[in-house]
Amino acid sequence: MKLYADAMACSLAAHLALIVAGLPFELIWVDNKAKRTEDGRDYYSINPKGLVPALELDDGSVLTEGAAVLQYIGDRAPQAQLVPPPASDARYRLQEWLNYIATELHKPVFNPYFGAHKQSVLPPDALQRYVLGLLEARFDYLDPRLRDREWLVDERFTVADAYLLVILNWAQHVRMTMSRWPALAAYHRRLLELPAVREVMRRERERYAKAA
Ligand SMILES: N[C@@H](CCC(=O)N[C@@H](CS)C(=O)NCC(=O)O)C(=O)O
Repeated sequence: MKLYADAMACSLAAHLALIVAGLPFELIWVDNKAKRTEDGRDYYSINPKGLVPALELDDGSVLTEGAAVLQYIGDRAPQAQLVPPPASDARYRLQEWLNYIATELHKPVFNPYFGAHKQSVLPPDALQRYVLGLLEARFDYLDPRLRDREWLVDERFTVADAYLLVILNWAQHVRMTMSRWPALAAYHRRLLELPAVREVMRRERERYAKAA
C-alpha cells in the first residue's frame, strides 16, 4: 500500500493507523499547495480531488476519503483492533464518530483556516475568532463524553481517536486554550503519550519542518 499524505494534515490519522496496524506501506509526501508528490508527479493524476489522504491499494486502485481509508486499514489488520468488527454495534458507533469529526469538526472548522482559499474568506483576526468560536461549541459537546472514558469507542484506541488527534493538534496550532475542557485536554495528552503517536508525530514534524 502507498499512503499519500501531507505533514500534520488529516492524513496523519491514516499514517498513524498504518503504523499501529503493523502493515507494510510506503509513504509518499504530497506538496498540497503545489499539488505535486515528492517524486514529482501531478497529485491530481493520483487523486483528482486534490486532497489527502489517498491510499493506493496493492492492485493499483486508489481509495480516498479519510473515513473510508481509516476503516480499510483497520479491516486489513484485525489483530490491531483499530476498528470494531463489521456490522457490530460498536462499528456503527465508530462510523458515527468518524462522520462527526469529518463533517462537524474537520471541514467546517478548519477548512477556512487551512484550505486553499483561506485568504479570501476572512481577514486573519476574524478567521481566528471564527475557528475558535466553532471549536468552543464542539469541545463543549466532546468534553463530557470523555470524562469517564479513555477512548471514543469500546474502551480501546481506534481510528476515531486517530482522527480526533488531528483535530486536537490543530486546536493547539490555532492556540486554543484548553482549560475549559479538562477531559479533552487529558485525552489529548493520553494520545500523545502512545508510542505509535510519538513516532508518527516525530515523522510528521520532521517532514513539516523540512517542507516549511
Ligand atoms: N473529504 C476529504 C477531505 C480531506 C481534506 O480536507 N484534506 C485536506 C488536508 S487535511 C487537503 O488535502 N486539503 C488540500 C486543499 O484544500 O487543497 C476526506 O475526508 O478525506
